[in-house]
Amino acid sequence: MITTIDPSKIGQATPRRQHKRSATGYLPATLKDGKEIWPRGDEKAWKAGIRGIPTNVSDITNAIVYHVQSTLARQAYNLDNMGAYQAVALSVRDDLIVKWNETQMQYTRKQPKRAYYLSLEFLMGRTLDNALLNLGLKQQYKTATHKLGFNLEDLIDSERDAALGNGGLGRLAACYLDSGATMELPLWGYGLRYHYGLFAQHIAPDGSQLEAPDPWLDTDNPWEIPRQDVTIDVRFYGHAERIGNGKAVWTGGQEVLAVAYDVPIPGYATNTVNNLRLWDAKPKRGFDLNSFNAGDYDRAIQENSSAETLTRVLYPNDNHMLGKELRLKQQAFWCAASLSDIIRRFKQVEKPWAEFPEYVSIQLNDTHPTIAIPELMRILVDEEDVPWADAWDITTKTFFYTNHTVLPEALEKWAVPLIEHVLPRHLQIIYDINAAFLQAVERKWPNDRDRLTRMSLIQEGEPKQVRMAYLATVGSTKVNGVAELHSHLLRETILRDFVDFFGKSKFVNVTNGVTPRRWLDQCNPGLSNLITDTIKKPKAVWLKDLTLLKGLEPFTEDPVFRKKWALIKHTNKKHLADYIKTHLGITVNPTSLFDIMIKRIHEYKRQSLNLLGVIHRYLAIKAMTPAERKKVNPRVVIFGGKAAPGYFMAKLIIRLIVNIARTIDADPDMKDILTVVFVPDYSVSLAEILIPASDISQHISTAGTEASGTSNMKFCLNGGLLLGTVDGANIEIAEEVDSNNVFFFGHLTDAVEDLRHQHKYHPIAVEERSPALAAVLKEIEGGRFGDAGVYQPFVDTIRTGDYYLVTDDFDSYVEANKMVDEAYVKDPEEWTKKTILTVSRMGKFSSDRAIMTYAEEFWNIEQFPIKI
Ligand code: NBG
Repeated sequence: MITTIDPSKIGQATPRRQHKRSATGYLPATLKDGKEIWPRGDEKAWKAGIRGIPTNVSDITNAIVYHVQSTLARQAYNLDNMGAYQAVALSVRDDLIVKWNETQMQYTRKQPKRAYYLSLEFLMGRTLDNALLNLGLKQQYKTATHKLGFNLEDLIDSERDAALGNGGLGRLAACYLDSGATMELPLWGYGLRYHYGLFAQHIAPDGSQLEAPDPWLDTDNPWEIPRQDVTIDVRFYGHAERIGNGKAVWTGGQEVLAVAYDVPIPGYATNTVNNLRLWDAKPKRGFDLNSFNAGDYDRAIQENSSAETLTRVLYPNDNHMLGKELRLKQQAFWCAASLSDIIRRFKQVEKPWAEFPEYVSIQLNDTHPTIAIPELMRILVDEEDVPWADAWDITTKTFFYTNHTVLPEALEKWAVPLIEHVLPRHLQIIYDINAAFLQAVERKWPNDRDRLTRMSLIQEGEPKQVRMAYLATVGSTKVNGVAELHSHLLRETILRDFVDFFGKSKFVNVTNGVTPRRWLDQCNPGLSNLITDTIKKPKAVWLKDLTLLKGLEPFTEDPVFRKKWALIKHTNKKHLADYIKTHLGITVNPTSLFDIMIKRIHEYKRQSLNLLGVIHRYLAIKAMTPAERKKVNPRVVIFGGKAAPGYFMAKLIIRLIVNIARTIDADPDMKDILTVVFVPDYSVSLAEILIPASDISQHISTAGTEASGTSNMKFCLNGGLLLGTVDGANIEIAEEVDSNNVFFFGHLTDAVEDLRHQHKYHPIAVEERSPALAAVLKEIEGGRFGDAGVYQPFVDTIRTGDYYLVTDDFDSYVEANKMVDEAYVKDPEEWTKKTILTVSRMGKFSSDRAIMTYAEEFWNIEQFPIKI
């Protein structure tokens, strides 16, 4: 076939989105009596060929062998673990697709209201184990793979993590999808298909972090279904011309194609398999014919690569905004494609636009998808001829905004000239929204110019900037924080004026949660089985109603039960010790107290406090006599986490931790008393090994800075206790499990501003504030952990300014650590009781509860069981 292109048409305006309908979403035609007509061919032949879900072992081995032979074109002779993993994964994928098809078909038939979770990050980790657990087929696949000469656990270990996220925000999105499907909600996720996930972390000989790319798609990804038939055109740049009535025409610029990749999201013990749709970018035309004609082949090819660059890489920043044009384009590309797709689906119900919010709710995961607000306005006003006021009403009823941080450096602001360049039409719309909004403010508080300046969506300055959190707030029905304290701070600080304007009821809290499937059953099967036996409820029941953990509480007093419980922790610690030995060559004793701090490296999270505390402990032990040392409670301190590649101080902190670890581990006096480990390349899969093995975990942010934290929940759910500040979700955990079972320390949020003021205007030397800390700093400055000059910038942040209040909290931190040691050594039985009580009271922190709150209180969607 010869395709002809008319060169005169190239570069001209084309309709912005043309969606070719995919096979999903078609409905059967019906006869007059309502009977469905088989769409094509011989119905019997079709039905005989349709696959079910094999559940007996021989059908499963057949399915696996089929994929080895046909899909992979391999044989029993040349199959390694990776190949066997691929074959098993493909077979499980087939199972998922059966339910996925059915789920999507039933949604299309019944048209329930749907919710969409827009997130630039989905930190999924591995899929095989989770899919098997959710399908209830793990045992069968274990036997089947064994029959074929493989060990399922090894195959599970061959899978590469899908690291399409930075930290808590992205992992939360993944937990919410799992819970959405488990709670049988019509909930889809929308994100980007980054070709490179979060960088891999290596440690250089000098101890500093090195970043390597993560080309996770280099090995075939069985968990996605490419849908080359679902494509959407997205425009950037060009020119927007107003044509009256709030409308405009947007032409020219660059057009890029969004292609859908669908990731099935199975619910646990349900038929629901929801969808996560990830967009990939492709050049609109094979090449730019204009350049090609001119003989400029290089430029033609360049155009291609620039489209594909869009989804090349995940920005590696956590809680920090970067004003790069490519990032803005990623956001706009993803929002435009997702909205277009959502609208296409809405059009199938053939209802007036005013009813859009009765069929669609969209949750904005942080401000990253805020551009969806002007984009929906653009579609309604410019393309669908909806009057501005009606369009605004529809838009504000559709969106809901979750804020995940109050840190100023993380709040998104985009330079006006940049938006004007990349998205000229959206800038006009933002200005129009702002004008109408400020007029309403003026009506409410006439002549209050300060207030107008404060509340404007546009921040004055050079350049002007669009305040995305304000735009998201103005454009949404509800705004929520992610833990009580955080939601309170939002209302009192950054959104205070907006609370005055819109009223309190718009600003609510939904405390985060985690999925107990991955974060208990999957990562800690020993504990999960003991719980099942003890509370006498099947997993399929209690893993969906985590409040049933309460049933453990009476067993706290049962010494036989406690023994079993403690043994499981010990086994998990041995497992981690094995990992550390094999991968890092460090020997750790599993009878020591395991103290773990794993999270992104950030000054506000204060790994600094932990590392300084470790040095303090080291110095204290060094000063002891051998007899005294024998009485010390042995501790293994484990750190893990990545620093953003451009974050100098965070990287310096890693370097210091690694070198402290080296110094201490090389010191024979510390043997079996104090071991420090930095686990490189922290990931979801590593968390699954680390979390079940902790006795204590640290969540020690400066009060008021950690919006929620979610690993704190995971640790407690696995019988580890918290050492923490009165911050984020730590507070609610303590409320639930009883503050006797949490080790709290440090100043409270209320004190923070005054302390900062003091540091800035009335500084007192560290030597005076905390002699213990001063002694520690002196060791670093004296070169005990390597070149002192290298670490001086870190020491300086504490000596001067001390924005994160390390000096203020150091002494109470050391005290809290003493209490941990005492509690652990003095009365191990009492410790075990604390851990049992903690687990039994963690029911609140399931992401099932959280997602149901969003469903009921925000989206107004209903549970929609899928019948098969
Ligand atoms: C993070 C917070 C965490 C919180 C997660 C999930 C951002 C912007 N925020 O405290 O720092 O647990 O979001 O809500 O990544």
